[in-house]
Amino acid sequence: MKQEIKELLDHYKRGDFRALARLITLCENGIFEDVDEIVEEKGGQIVGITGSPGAGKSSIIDHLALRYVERGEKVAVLAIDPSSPFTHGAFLGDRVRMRRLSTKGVFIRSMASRDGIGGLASAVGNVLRLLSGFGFSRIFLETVGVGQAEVDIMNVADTVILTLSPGIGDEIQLLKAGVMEIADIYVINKSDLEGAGNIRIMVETILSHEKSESDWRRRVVETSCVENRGFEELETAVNDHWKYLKESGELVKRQTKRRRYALISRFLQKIRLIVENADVERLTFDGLKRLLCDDIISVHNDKGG
Ligand SMILES: Nc1nc2c(ncn2[C@@H]2O[C@H](COP(=O)(O)OP(=O)(O)OP(=O)(O)O)[C@@H](O)[C@H]2O)c(=O)[nH]1
Ligand SMILES: [Mg+2]
Repeated sequence: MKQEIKELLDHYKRGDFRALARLITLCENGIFEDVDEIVEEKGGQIVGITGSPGAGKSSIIDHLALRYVERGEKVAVLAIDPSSPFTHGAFLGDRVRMRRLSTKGVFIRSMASRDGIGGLASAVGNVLRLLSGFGFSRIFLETVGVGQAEVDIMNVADTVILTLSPGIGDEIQLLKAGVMEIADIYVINKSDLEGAGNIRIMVETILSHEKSESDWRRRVVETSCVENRGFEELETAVNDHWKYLKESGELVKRQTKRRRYALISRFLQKIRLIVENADVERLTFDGLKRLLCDDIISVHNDKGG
């Protein structure tokens, strides 16, 4: 292991935010990769919040996380920034929206999803592990629910919240198959605006026709960030789901799923880097396998094995 990482880990173990931030950067750059072999999860709840752009995800995190902070919990927020030209600078907006949190000692970090296989950045598994190992009791993960990201969040979060709001086309989103299968809790945000009631009816109708595979009864919670309403109920839903996961044994399954996902995404990332740097006109599948073997042997030698 590099000396720098060793030293950072010492500080990290003593609770140093700056060391944590630096280690996350090393993860993102692919310099610190074997996090899962070095850092243990400490069992904080990973709460994934997804939804359309502008649905109010950051505002909800701001309200919800604050409640946990006020109870003395250690809280982190990880926002996956889609980093498309259209949303460029979106996180700056998040910073403003979550300013209350940063003044209360909440660790806030954004990550670009540009290297993502599927939706979430391939380093996200490692980063979540670093956050968990740091000892945060709640880790909020914000992702924009477009395309694959919706599916990916299920693979990394313990509890998934889907945020829906009136006025941004979510009524149409709801008609798409699959959107409704991902969440444990449905938040109808902007309930101060017209149209929220209709979304609620749609969600409840769809849920009543769907057979869930687990014993968890999916919750629907109405919130308004501008009127500061619904957050007690949302907190209760999040806590109840956490309790359910622990008592039913489902939590272990989710942790296993997360580990599997982290390994697969790391491996796919490796293959992707090899293919991107190869002369693809000539590269055969067997050739790719050979390149991968060469890579594995060189890593093995580097580690002195
Ligand atoms: N009326 C109303 N507006 C809200 C509510 N919650 C959030 N907003 C507004 O909706 C806009 C988007 O809120 P964000 O919290 O940034 O939404 P987001 O889902 O994080 O957005 P992206 O990260 O850009 O996808 C902001 O202008 C908020 O002030 C609410 O409950 N009611
Ligand atoms: Mg946001």
